Amino acid sequence: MQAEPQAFDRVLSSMCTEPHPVARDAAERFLATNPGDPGTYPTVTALEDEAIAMLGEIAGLDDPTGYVASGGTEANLQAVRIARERADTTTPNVVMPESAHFSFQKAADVLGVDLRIVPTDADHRVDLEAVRTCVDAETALVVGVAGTTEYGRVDPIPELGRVAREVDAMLHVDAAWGGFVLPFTDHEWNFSHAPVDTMAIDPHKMGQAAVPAGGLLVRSADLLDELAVDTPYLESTAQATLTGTRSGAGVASAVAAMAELWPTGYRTQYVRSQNNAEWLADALEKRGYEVVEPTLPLVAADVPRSTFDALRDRGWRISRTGTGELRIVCMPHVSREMLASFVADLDRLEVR
Ligand code: 0PR
Repeated sequence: MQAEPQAFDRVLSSMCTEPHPVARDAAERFLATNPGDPGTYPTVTALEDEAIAMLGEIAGLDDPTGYVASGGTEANLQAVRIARERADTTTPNVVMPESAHFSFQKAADVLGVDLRIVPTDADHRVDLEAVRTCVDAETALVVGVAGTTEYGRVDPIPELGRVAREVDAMLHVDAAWGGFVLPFTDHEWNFSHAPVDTMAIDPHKMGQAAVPAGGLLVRSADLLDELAVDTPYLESTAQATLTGTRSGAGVASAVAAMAELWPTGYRTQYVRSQNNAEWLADALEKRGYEVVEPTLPLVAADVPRSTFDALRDRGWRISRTGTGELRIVCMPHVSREMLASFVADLDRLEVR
């Protein structure tokens, strides 16, 4: 069996990255373990507690509760589920920006909640006024994104918290991608900045852990209880996770990566990625493309479809936003040399 060809050397579209060597080792050692069965696999269960403690520290949450999920999709779905259980209505709605990840669409489908999508402003952040007019007594959850999938934008989380509280709704922050870079910025995005109830924060994205390692954090343990079902024949009595059998490899690699990199290694990586994004934005601007300035390490630019296709034909793994802009995510495996070689290819195409 062959590995994915060329590994990561032309991948500019992914929100996952090469796992850190310590994360890869840890994943291998725990391949056959299942944190879904704490009675049988106590070691990986203890590691999961460590993972949640570290994620809590990163996200400004004292006394953190949560679990290592399969990814952002599961964490987002579970957050919607908690809010639905808490809501004082049989017809709950969820209010979120159009920039929110499509996993909320899945969550709404599965959970039977009404999704109310509000527009973003000229800078691709949620339009607060639109949120204010959209929420009502049946709003169970307001969603803010801290690091959007398409433009890397951070919604005004404290303001969203105020709007949510006014209608007795919960606030969920999707920091699945942004959570491991935001601590090194001035953005107000976490539990210490706002009345955040739940958060998605994924070690398998900017956290450099192996897939699958997502994170669901909740402000207090009673919120996780909303998800718990009885587990009669296991030694443990209840399970709050969505999946039953889970990846011990994901848990162990998340702990290994965070123990190795938090905070210094992640800070260094953030600075490198952000500098790369700014360098690329600058290079594209100089060539006359319209660029969405990178507030986090993600660059979008208005490159014609034909150029985009030609770059893909040359082997570049690139993707487009919903409105057709080229989108490049400066993940840890994306080096300056890689970006320079990408821009050189772009120049070669443009002279023809
Ligand atoms: N929330 C945000 C803000 C995300 O960007 C993503 C995924 C999710 C939630 C869902 O996370 P999981 O995919 O872990 O469930 N964003 C990328 C996307 O869907 C994920 C991705 C990863 C895409 C690797 C490509 C790729 O090669 O576009």
